[in-house]
Amino acid sequence: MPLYTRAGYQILSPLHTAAEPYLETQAMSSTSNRTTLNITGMTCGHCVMSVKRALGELEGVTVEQVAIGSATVQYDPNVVSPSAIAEAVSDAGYTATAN
Ligand SMILES: [Cu+2]
Repeated sequence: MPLYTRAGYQILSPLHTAAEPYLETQAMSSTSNRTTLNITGMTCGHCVMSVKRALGELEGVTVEQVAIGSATVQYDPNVVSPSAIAEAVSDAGYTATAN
């Protein structure tokens, strides 16, 4: 048992110390907030696709759900703001308001 424990520790320890800083960095840089935009001017599935594409092109944004009249996204507040997200939707030809 002591031999097994010692061998296991020696194998796992370098992996643990190497992985830990990486995971901490990831956690700090991938803070994610959620916002739902109210969008006017959307009328059909084409509009849904256009809004989805516009949001998907934004750095720091993960599209969660897009429907006629609204879009819910997760975003990294260190990278992008709700108003910038709304602006991207407006650039695509719709009127968006961030909640
Ligand atoms: Cu449409």
